[in-house]
Amino acid sequence: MFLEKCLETFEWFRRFHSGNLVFPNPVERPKKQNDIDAEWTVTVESDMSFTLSALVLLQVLAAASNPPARTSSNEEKVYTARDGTRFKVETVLENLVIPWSVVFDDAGDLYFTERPGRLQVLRKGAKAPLLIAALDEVRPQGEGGLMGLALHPEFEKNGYIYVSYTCRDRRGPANKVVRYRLKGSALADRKEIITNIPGSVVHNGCRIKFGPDGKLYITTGDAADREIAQDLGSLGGKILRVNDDGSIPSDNPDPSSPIYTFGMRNPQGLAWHPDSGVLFETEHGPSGFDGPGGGDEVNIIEPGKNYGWPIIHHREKKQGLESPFLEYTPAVAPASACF
Ligand SMILES: [Ca+2]
Repeated sequence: MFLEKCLETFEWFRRFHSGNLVFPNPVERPKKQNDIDAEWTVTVESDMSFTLSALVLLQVLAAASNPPARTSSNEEKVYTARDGTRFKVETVLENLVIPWSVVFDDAGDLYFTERPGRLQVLRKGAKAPLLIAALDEVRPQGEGGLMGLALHPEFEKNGYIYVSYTCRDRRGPANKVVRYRLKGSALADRKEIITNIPGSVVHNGCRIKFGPDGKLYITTGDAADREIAQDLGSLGGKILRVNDDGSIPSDNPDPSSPIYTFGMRNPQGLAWHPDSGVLFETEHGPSGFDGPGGGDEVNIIEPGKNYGWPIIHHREKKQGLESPFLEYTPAVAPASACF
């Protein structure tokens, strides 16, 4: 099931190092935890107890700005992990500017965001991407900009496409989730799904994914204001859960609030186990300025629970708070996750 599932789930990672977008193709099934001895890092955890057969964490590397995207010469590289697992890596597009989310539709077309504000699609078999939109409201700054991207579970029928991004409101930086209907290769029927998510130059969360329950899950960061993660009056430092139109599901922990869990610092990875349906989340730990370095987390997410930030971090424990399922010091900077 392992990395083949990664291919099936269509959530792929961004290679920031040279502005390229690359896809790892499994050559052999990994057997145990390993590090890839390549310039990018994939940490694989397997043989975990009840649910975690394979969780892939994806590391943020340096970004680069380059000329317009074009397809590559299809150069392939094979990397070998310490346990002998081999990965074939094919460059699909290059000269992108901080590609952040990558999603395939059922037809095999590849939709992706670039953080400065572009939404593009690479049609299956096409040589170059097609620009769908450059979103004017996006305010790229620091870690913020156009980030999350999700297609409605019935995208092929209704054309709904969701994006999350950093903008500005009266008080300064903020984040929001907006839904569009894709008509041809243009966006129409703009609808704000959720607004007033705290924003900053750092810790903007913004991963958005539909769960197996058909609800939209949204990660939000603490926007460099760590106390808001414990404030149920703020949407920052949370995982949010809404219906596809932005309304609040009646079975949320508080049926009057989109807050699903709280006490998060800067979560940017969401992945449901394909068999059990258990939700895993990845989260960036303290960076030195707001706590000891490291402390990156993988959490098992259950509704209504408090995941601790900033009261506890790293492997600390406290009654009533959830400690991470996995913890990484030094940091691995988990940017996304998939099974
Ligand atoms: Ca935590």
